[in-house]
Order: sequence, then C-alpha cells, then structure tokens
Amino acid sequence: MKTNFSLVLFISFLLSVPSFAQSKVTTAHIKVFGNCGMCKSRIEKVLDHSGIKLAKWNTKTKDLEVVYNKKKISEQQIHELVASVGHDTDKVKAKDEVYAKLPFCCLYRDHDHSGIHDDGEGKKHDNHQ
Ligand SMILES: [Cu+2]
Repeated sequence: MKTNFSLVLFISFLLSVPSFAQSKVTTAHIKVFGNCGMCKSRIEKVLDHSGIKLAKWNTKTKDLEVVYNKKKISEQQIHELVASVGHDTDKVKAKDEVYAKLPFCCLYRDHDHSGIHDDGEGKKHDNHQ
C-alpha cells in the first residue's frame, strides 16, 4: 500500500510537468504611447520577434497586449524593442533622434502639453482692469 501511494505521488508529479512548461508563456499589458494605425503596425511589426507569440496594440487605450515566452524574451526587452522604433512605454523612453524620424501623424509627444503651460497661471493677474 505504501508503494502504491508513492507511485501515485510520482505520477501526479509527472502530470504536473507540462503545466510548468506552459507557465513560461505569459501575457503582459504594457502602456505604449502612439497615435494612429501606422503606429499600431510599427509597434506590432517590431514585436514580430522570436519569443513573442502575439502582440496587439490598441490605438484608443494605448494598451499593448503581448503574449511571450519568458524563457526567450524578458518584459524589459519588449519595452526596449518598442522604444527602438520610436514609441515610449511606461518603462522605456524612445531616443529623441528615433522619435524625430516618425511621420508627422505619429508624433504623440506633441499631444502631451504638460509642462508647457507652467507659467500660465501667474500671467492671469497681469494688470488687467
Ligand atoms: Cu502613427
């Protein structure tokens, strides 16, 4: 009886191995900045890469869904791939010289005006009246 019990344990261990293998494949959601359909194809094209099973970027929500094999590529490398074609992620910023070469419609940074209106509040009090 004792032998049978260890045999059962051994078999269940063997059965659990394939699920370990599956867990190497993981899904991540990454914030990637961009504007249009051209951005989408650029982002998805660079992620047509070994270790990456699926990459889908949502133009409206800026959410990149990526399914990848952790053994082959890290999330950090995915951020770097996206940044290498000019798109900022929540972790890695694209180089300015790469960004500058993007088509006009793709220049997403121009739509972020934070910092530009820093002085705006103070000027309201300019001797008006
Ligand atoms: Cu674009």
